[in-house]
Amino acid sequence: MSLMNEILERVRRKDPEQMEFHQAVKEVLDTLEPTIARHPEFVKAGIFERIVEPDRVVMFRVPWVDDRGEVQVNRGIRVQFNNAIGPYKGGLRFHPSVNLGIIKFLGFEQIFKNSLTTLPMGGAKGGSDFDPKGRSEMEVMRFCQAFMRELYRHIGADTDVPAGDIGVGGREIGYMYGYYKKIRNEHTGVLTGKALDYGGSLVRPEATGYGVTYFAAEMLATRGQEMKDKVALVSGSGNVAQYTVEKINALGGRVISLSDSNGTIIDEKGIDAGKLAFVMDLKNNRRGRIKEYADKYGAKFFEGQDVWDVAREQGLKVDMAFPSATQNEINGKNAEALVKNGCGCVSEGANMPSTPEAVDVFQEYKILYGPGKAANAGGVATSGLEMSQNSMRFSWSREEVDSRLQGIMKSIHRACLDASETYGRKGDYVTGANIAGFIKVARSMLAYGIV
Ligand code: NDP
Ligand code: 2IT
Repeated sequence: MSLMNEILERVRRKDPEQMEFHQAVKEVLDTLEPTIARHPEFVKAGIFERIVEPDRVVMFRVPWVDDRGEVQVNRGIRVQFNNAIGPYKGGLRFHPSVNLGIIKFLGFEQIFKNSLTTLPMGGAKGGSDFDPKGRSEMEVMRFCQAFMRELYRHIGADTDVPAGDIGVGGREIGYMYGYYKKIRNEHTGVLTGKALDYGGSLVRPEATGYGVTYFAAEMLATRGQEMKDKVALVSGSGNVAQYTVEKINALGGRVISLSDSNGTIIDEKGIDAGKLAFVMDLKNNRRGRIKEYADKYGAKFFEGQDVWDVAREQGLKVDMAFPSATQNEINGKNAEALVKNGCGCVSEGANMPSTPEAVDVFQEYKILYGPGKAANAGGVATSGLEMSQNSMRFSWSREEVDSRLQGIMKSIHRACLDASETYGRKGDYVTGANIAGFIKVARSMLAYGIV
């Protein structure tokens, strides 16, 4: 058995129930195979065995009291995966589906993503099975405080810097930061995604969606194409989806879909700035369901279906796809339908939104396929810029941050292409992203010896 298969087998045997983690590890190890011949020193130092084992996993009880006075108990997790190139860095996810396998997959992906950003950040992820949906403002606040009551002892501006992800946005970061500041009596860059008034960075809210779109534009340019007049599907309707729509519109494209866990809206006329403002108010302030969009604008609503099922069943002809909801949302069958109906570019806002079968389809048909750890790295990159500004006790203008973000997305795109070419898989962004992200981390681990 090859070394990579042996390692994968061991990972599977150790934690048989962690399916998403196995999936992420398999994809990375498969594509790292060609590095073995060029870097025998990595094998000798056990880098591949070591990189799939988190530095540390913290799991804790989060008890809190709901509005009826009843005690609720959730589970909190922080996986500090690898800090070879910088302090642990990565988001927190609050969603009922959260478990250790999901947080490990996300933390593992984050190692390579953060390395690609060119900034000094290690990989981590955390979260809880708490479901903010249907909870009152005070319940969310009490939960966030209870979560931070334990997490605070494991994090720090130079140790581990959490941020948002699914179910964690500006509101939750505010409550968690406020509580950290209270119990530690220090005002420091320990979380990113903060509001501007207390140390946040301009463009951080927009950064993931903008970055995903910049990455797609870079990919299109390699084939002499641009975004103008192209039609796109976007899934989800949260932070990433919203700013993806905004930037696609700015570049002259047209987005015809959005979704949430209750269904999908299709608006062939396009989600313009006015409609997007409605979505932002609906989702970020009123915390309503995307169905309201269909009611307000007379768009079609597909109850209980995701964007990719709807696209296949309706035979939607689109040029681009931006999955921005969650892992494994595009399966092989739906990927095939997308490509056959003309989609030539997929830029992943979500983490691992395409199943291995879907990725195979995109690669077989040689469409432009930007995997999440490259395409959505603009979010964490701008978190890195927030950390820099916090350290300097200074803040950059919107233009300054956006131009750095654009520069970083260009450099990630270039690094992926260069690595794909060096390792004999030119234009394969999956191989390119994994290898380019890996090398810097591996070299650093090598330099430290066996620790
Ligand atoms: P939000 O919580 O703001 O939005 C998530 C959206 O996806 C909501 O519309 C939600 O619907 C939908 N969704 C989430 N989980 C499911 C599910 N299991 N089934 C169906 N729909 C679902 O999160 P973000 O926009 O921040 O995150 C979206 C994706 O982008 C995630 O994969 C995240 O890991 C990734 N990402 C986020 C970054 C960031 O900076 N925020 C950076 C890089 C990647 P509903 O409201 O009904 O649950
Ligand atoms: O998946 C991700 O990269 C994020 N959720 C953002 C992490 C961060 O630290 O900004």
